[in-house]
Amino acid sequence: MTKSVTLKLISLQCTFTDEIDGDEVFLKYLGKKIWPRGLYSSMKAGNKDMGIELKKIPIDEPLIIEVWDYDFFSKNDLLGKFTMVLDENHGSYQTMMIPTKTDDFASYTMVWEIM
Ligand SMILES: [Ca+2]
Ligand SMILES: [Ca+2]
Repeated sequence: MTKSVTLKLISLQCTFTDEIDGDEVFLKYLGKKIWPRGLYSSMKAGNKDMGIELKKIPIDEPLIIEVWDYDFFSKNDLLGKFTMVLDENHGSYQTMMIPTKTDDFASYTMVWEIM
C-alpha cells in the first residue's frame, strides 16, 4: 500500500517577478487550481500566506505544483514548477521554483510543511 502524508503550503515568496509591474499568480496541482481562491494573487517581491492543506498525498512520487501567471490579453504563462520530494518526516521545507525558460527572470520559493 502506498503511504501518504498531509501537506501544508505555508507561503509563497517572490524574489523576482516575471512581469515588470508584478505577476498575477495562481498555482495548479494535477491540472486543478489550488490557490488562491480568486482568479490570481498579485505578486511583487515579498511573501504571501497560503495556508492550504493537501491531504492524502502519496509519497512514492514527487509532488509537482505549477506556477502560472494570469494574463488579461494573452494566454496565461506557465512560469515554472515546484517539484517536492516527500517523505514521512514531519517538518518545514523550502522549494525553489524551476523556471519554464532558463532565461526567465521569475524567481519564486514555496515554504511548506509535512504534518
Ligand atoms: Ca505574463
Ligand atoms: Ca500577468
